Amino acid sequence: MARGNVEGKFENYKTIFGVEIAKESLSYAKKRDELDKASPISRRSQITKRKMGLRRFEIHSNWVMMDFGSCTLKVSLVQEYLLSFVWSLEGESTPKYRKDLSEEFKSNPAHFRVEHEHNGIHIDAGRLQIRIRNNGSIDYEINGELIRSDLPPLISNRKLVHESRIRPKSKLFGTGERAIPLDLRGNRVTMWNHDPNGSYGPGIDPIYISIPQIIDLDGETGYGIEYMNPSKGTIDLCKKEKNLLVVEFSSGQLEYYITFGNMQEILERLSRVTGFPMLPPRWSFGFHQSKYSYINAKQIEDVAEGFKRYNLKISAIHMDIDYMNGYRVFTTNSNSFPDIKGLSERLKKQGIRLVSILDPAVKWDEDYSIFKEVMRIHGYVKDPEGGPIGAPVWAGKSVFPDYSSEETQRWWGSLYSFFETNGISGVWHDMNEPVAFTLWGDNSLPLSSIHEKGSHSEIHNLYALFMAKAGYEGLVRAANEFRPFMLSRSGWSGIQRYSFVWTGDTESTWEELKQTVSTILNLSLSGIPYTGVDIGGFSGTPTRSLFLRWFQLGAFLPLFRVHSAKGTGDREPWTYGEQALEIVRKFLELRYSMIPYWYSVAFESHQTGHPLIRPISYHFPQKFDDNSFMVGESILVYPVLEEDTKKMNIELPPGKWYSLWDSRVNEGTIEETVDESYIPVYIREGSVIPRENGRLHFDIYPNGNFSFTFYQDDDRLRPKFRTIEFVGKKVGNRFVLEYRQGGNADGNEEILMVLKDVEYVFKKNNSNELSVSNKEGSIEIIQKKSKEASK
Ligand code: NBV
Repeated sequence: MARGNVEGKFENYKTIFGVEIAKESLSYAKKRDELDKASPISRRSQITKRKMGLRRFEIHSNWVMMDFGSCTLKVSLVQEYLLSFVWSLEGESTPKYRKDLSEEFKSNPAHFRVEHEHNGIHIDAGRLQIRIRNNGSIDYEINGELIRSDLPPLISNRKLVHESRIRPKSKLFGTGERAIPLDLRGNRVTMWNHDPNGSYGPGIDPIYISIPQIIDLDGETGYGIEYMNPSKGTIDLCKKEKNLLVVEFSSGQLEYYITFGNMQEILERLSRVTGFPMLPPRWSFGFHQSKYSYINAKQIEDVAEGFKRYNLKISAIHMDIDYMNGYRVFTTNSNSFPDIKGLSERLKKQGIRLVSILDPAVKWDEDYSIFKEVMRIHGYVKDPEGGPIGAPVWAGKSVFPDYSSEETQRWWGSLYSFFETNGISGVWHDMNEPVAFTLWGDNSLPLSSIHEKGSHSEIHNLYALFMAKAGYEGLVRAANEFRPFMLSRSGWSGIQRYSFVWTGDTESTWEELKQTVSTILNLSLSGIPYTGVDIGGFSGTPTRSLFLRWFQLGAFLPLFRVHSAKGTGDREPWTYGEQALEIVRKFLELRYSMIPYWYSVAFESHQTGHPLIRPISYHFPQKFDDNSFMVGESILVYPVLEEDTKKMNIELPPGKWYSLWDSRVNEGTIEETVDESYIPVYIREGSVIPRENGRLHFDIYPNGNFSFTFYQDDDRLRPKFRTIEFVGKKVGNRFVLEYRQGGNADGNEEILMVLKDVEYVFKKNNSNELSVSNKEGSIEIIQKKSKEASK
C-alpha cells in the first residue's frame, strides 16, 4: 500500500480497533521498514547468467550427479516416474527447514538407465526420457512427445530463476489457493501467504495459501512439479511470454520433484513427497454453523435451540475471537462465557460440538502467563538483535511464537489441553499467515526477522504449517485416542497432514460464488483435499437466492460451514423464511445421508492422496469444465453459480449418469430446469454409494466395471474399522457384484443393498433390496430392462 493513504488508514484503524492499536500499527510499520532496510535481504539481488559446461559426472543405479562448474545437479529416481532434482552452488548448505518439507524416501526399488552422450546425459526411464544437455538445459519426453524443456537455470544464493518451455495447448493447475480461473495459463501468481485485508473477490492475488506445485496437462498426459522452496517468489504461467513458465524464488535452493503421468498419478506421487492427507473425525463432515461472533454463551445456546426447533441437522458451532479475554489466546471471557465446559457438555448432549478459533500471536502483557512463558523460553520470532518482534493484532501489541522451533512447537502444543479441558472438540487457526496490523506495506512480520529455521522471508509461508503441526500434535496428546479436527486459514504443502482449510474472507457476491469452484479445485490439485468456504461469502449480507445457491454448493464441499463477518445480517438457516428453510433442510438431510460416502472418499484420499473433490478432467481427461466438479469418483455436481438461472445445459461426460434425486438415467447433453430447491447432481453408472438415513445401506447403480471401498471407523487414532470392498462387473446382460468385508471391528454386519431404478432378476428374489451377511461373496444380478426415465 502506498504511504499516501496512511492518514485515512489511521482513522479507519482508530474506528475499528481503537486509538492504541492504530498508533501501534503506525510505529510497527516504521520499525519493520527500518529493520528491513538495514538488512541484506532488501538489497536487490543481481543475477548474472553463468556459463555452464558439463565437467564431470557420476552415474549410479538410481541417481546421477553432474558438475557444471558453477553448480552441480543431482538427479535421483525416488520412485517410478518420480524424480528429484537438486541444483547446488559450491559451499551452499541445505536450509534448516528442508527436512520439514517432504517425507523421506527410504527404500527405492526403481532404477533407470543412464548414458553419456556427446551433448550431455540421457536418462532412460521407460516411457520417460530425459536429456540433460552440457549447458544445463533439460528436455523431458513422454512416449516420444516433448512435454517440457527447461532452460539452464539461473541460480545465485540470493535468487533463483527456473524457466521452461511448455506445450502450447496444455492447461496449468495448482499453485495453492488462487482467486483466478481453474486453468492458470496466462496468469502470474505470488508465492506469499497473504491476508488481503477486509475481503477479496476474483482476481486478487496473493491470498492465504501459496504452494509451489504446478500440474501441466494436455489431455491425459503431462507432469507435476513441486518446488522444495517456501521462500518468497513468483510463478509466471505464460503471462510474460507465450508457452514459457517462469518460477522465481528470492532465496533457498533450486530443488524440485517432478513426476509424469495423468492427473491421478501425479497427485498420488506428489502426495508421497509432501505427505498423505489426514483422516479427520467423522463428525467433521456434518454441518458447521459459525459467525463472527456469537458473542456470548447464550447466543450459542440459542442457535443450538434453533436447530432443534426447526429440526435441522448440525454437528458443530464455531466460536470466533470474542470468547477470549481481551483476545488473549487460551483464555475465556468470564462474563460472556462463564462456563465453557458446561456449555460444551450441554451442546454435546444435543450432538453438537464446539470449535474455537485460535490466533497465533500472544498479547504483550507482563501479567499474562502465556506471554511470560513465551518470553522465558525465548520462543518468539526475533529481530536481528535477538529481541522479540512486537507487532499489533487484535489483542494489541503481541509477540509471535516461532513455530519453526521444535521446543516452541512442543510448548505451544501442550497449551491445547485447554481445549480438551473445556470440552472443545476442534480448533480453528486464523491470522496465521501471520498477520500483523500495519498502516502500509506488507501486513506481516519484517522479512529480516529471525526464526530458528531461517529468516522470515524463508519461513513466512511455512508459519501456518508449523503452527498446525504443533497444534495437531498437542491435540493428539490432549485428546488421547481421538483424531482431532483442525481448520486453518493459511498453509503450505503438508497442511493436509493436519488440517482442513477454508478460503477466508470472501466477498458475498455472485462472482465470488462462481470463483469458489476454481479456487477449491486448484487447492485440490495442489495436494490440499480438505477445503471449504464461508457459505454466503464472508463480508456482506447475501440475498436469499445467493445464500441458497451457496448453501447448495457447500453441501458438496468437504467442509460444510456457514460463516460471516461482523456487522453482516444473520445467516442462520431460518433467517430467510419458511421456504428457504425447507430447502436448507433438504440439503442438510442429503449431506448427512451421504456422510458414509464422504468418509469412504476421505479414506481413499488418506491412502492415495487423491483429493475429495476433483475437476471432471480427473476422471475424464478430455473434458474441461471449471463450473462443475466431482466428489470422489462417482458424484458429479453442477452447482448453480449465476443469479436468476432457470435452466442449465449440461454436457455430461461419456457414459450413463443417474440423477441423484430420482435415479433418472441421463446421457449426453441434457437440459435441466433448476428451480431454487434443486441443483443437478449425478451418479456415475457402476457406482456404490453408501448412505445412511437411519440405517446404513448401499445404493448400487449398476453396469460398468467398478470397484469401491467402503470405510467406517470409530474416530480413534488407532481405530476399530470396517471395510467392504465392492467389485462390479458387467458380463453380457449379467451383472456380478462381488464384495468382501474386512477390518478389525467385531463381527460382520448385514449389508443392505438397494438396486437403483433398473429392474433386475436377482438370484435370490425380485425385490429391489437385498440383504447379505456373509463375509465374502458375490451376487449375480440379471438385468431385465431400464425403467422409463421420468422426472
Ligand atoms: O476472527 C475474526 C475473523 C474471522 O471471522 C474470519 O473468518 C477470518 O478469516 N478473522 C478473519 C479476523 C479478521 C476479520 C476482519
